[in-house]
Amino acid sequence: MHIPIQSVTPQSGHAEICGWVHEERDLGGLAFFLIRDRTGIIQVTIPKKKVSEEVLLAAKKVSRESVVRIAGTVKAVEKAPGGREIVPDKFEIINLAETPLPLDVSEKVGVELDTRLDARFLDVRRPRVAAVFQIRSAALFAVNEFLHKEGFISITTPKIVAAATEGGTELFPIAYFDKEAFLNQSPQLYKQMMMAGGFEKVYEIGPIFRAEEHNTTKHLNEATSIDIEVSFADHHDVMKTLEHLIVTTYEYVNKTCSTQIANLEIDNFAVPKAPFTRLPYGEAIGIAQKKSGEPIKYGDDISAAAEHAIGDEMGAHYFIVDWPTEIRPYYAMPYEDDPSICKAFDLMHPRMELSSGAQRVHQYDLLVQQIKKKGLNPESFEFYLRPFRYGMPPHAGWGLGAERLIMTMLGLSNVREAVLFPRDMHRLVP
Ligand code: AMO
Repeated sequence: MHIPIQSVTPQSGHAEICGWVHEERDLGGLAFFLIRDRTGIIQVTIPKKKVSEEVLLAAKKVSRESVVRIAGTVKAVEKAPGGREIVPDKFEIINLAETPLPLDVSEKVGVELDTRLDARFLDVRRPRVAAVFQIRSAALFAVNEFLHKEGFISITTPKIVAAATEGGTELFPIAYFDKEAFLNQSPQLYKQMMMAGGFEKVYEIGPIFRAEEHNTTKHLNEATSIDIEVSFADHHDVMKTLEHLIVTTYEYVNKTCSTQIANLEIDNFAVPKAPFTRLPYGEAIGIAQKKSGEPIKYGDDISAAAEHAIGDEMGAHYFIVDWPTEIRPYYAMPYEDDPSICKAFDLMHPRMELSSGAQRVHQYDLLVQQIKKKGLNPESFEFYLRPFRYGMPPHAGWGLGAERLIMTMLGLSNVREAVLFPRDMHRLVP
């Protein structure tokens, strides 16, 4: 039986490993291989005069990134990775890799992101790329665990839908028998309906689809959203849950992923400190006016340049609160004493927006009025509006982009690096 490379020690005696040929070097009388599996790398040394003919033949034939099974005596060698090496008595080529490789897995040569994404299966063999996805897995585990502990029920809502959630322009239409249908932009309407269902605390981690024609480093056409909705809660309550979740997730990654953090060469993995500053929208605009170098006025959306200027000033995670009602979706609750602003918020990392949320309108008449004000037709929202007539509790929630969370946590330069197979305007395969 083979064992993980990580558990081979100078004391192992005899060991069998399986993995990929990471590097090969021939020094005449000696040949060296580095063999890699998901747990680590080990040196295999072949003193040509002392090994069997079969071992010699296989070592000669094998190419980089081939899959091999190797067994032999483990020896302590100070200079080798992990302080040990294997001298093989068995060297089996399980599957020979073609040459040349589409990209260099040993990370000696820089590779363009497009080339990497075209050969993603090879790209993720690189330890620093694998580290991103191991951390993503750990982070999402921490999110699930946190929400379970907080008493949330995990739900799965449809991704094929009949209506827009976030406004009509960013929808992917799909062929659905004889009906008009779309890929869902957000579980928004469904998670709210489950508040009428009496679930009180729900969450979903799932895909969202946005037909945005943006070609930027932070937009995807298929993203993963972490969504929550909570009954008898206001925007303050769910902002607290959100900052607590962010801190807990960073702490979990910091505690359990030290190897991956080292692989990514992150020297100073900083866990954010709660509470995050609550910055009123009006003040955020004031900062942008002074620092962004772009014209911006109260009532405008926050542009990328404004986002950067405000982020530089804040220097840590922060919330933008008290947005003008006019620029937020119909479901955001206006303040009773000043309906021109609403109980909506964005969670910001200094580099970009991570999450949007709000206390929601739970009164049927007000909701219909707000839908109309946005120029939308309440009739196309009948399935959503109906629950509001039969006992809808007050509620609040948010949606947090999983890729942006990982991107900002690890300092990645492009959101595509946080997705295995990103979908963007130019990328549908693989
Ligand atoms: P919003 O549209 O702001 O809000 O989306 C919430 C979060 O999802 C992520 N996100 C994206 N990430 C990458 N590429 C995209 N194209 C993309 N679009 C969104 C962002 C964003 O902050 N229904 C509300 C949430 C709520 O109020 O509960 C919503 O969808 O990180």
